[in-house]
Amino acid sequence: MNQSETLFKEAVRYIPGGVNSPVRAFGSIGTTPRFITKADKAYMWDEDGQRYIDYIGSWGPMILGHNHPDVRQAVIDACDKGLSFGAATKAEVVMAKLICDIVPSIDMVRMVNSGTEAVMSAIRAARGYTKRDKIIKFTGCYHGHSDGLLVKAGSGVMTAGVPDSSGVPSSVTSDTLTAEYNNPESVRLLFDKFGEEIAAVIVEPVAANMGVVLPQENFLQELRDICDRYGSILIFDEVITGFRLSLQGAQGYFGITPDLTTFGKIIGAGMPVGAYGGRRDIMELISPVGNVYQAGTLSGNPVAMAAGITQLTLLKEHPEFYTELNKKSDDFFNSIIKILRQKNLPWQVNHIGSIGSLFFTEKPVTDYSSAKSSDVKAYARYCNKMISRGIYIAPAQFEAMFLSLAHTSQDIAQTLDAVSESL
Ligand code: HOZ
Repeated sequence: MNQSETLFKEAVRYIPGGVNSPVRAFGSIGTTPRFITKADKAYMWDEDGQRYIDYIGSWGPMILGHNHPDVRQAVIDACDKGLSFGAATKAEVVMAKLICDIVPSIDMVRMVNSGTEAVMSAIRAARGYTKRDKIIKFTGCYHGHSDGLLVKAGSGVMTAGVPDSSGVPSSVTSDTLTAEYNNPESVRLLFDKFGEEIAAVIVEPVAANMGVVLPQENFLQELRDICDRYGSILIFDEVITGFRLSLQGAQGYFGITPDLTTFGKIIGAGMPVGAYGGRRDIMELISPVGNVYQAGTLSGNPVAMAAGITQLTLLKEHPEFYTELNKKSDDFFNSIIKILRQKNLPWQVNHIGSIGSLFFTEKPVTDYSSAKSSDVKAYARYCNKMISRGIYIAPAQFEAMFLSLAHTSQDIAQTLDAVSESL
């Protein structure tokens, strides 16, 4: 038994499933998780000393690569001054200004501690503003694990095949309506029926929690238009796409302006952070200015702010990072497509910017049901082969691969060899 297996055996005695987040239990690929000891640049090492080229990047935030020296130094400097104050700091002002400067749709922003918290709070703000209760989400989109959003959700919920979590009162989800991703007609039908009651439409502008699924032409614009027509709030959940697809996230990439935006770990460079922000008239309803309550001792934590400010500043000052990263990623995913063609395999690769997914299905993947048509057993075999070859990809089909600026051409070449052999 290796170190990871020994640790996992012990972990399951004390932690449900041996992990603190379901997907990382490796359950859907039928093996045991690798226990990670350290990460640097594009690599992670496990307890047995095995090195992996990492395509998770802590599920997105490591856009500069792991353990970036500037981010690390900023964290060390912040730690020297204390870990948490539960009081206002200059760093919070710097961070808020930075986000508002970078993202034109954001007039004001509130820091929280995770993407889950950001979404939960943005929905509350939208409901407070519109004085309506219903929201629309899309089947297969994942917006964290708050009660009202665990309805036909993606990510681990989809992998586990339990579209609705146990323990969530039906009274809490009765105002959550679901439409189909890339299907504006399904949204129109809900608005026809409930239009004046719909507070918000929340969407991952690029769905990345049923694997990566791109928005079809006009889909996001249709959402913008219908929200305008009915006075509903359009919320972009940019936990995955924010500061990644472009400096201005998916909204910058596609040129669509949401009313509210949610961010997650990327704005903390991997530290536990989230934020929500948007139109001033909505954000001014947040307590203590208005009567939409939301609070938290760790919100705007000084160590997390230091890490996030450093990463966002670097990204802001180096627009060429995006050109480089997106070109590298395009080449990478296109090479996988080429390998599939050479091997006469009909599988699908969806990709945009520096995220992408390989689906084991012949159907183009455009929504939840086509994503679900992927052969998850084939993914499991492929994934285990990749991991045993030292390439760490998501241990579940319905997640994304993330590239970073730290992936070298040699890393990519090694990965493509592994892809070819594993396929
Ligand atoms: N469900 C998360 C990705 N969409 C994974 C979280 C984790 O295991 O860290």
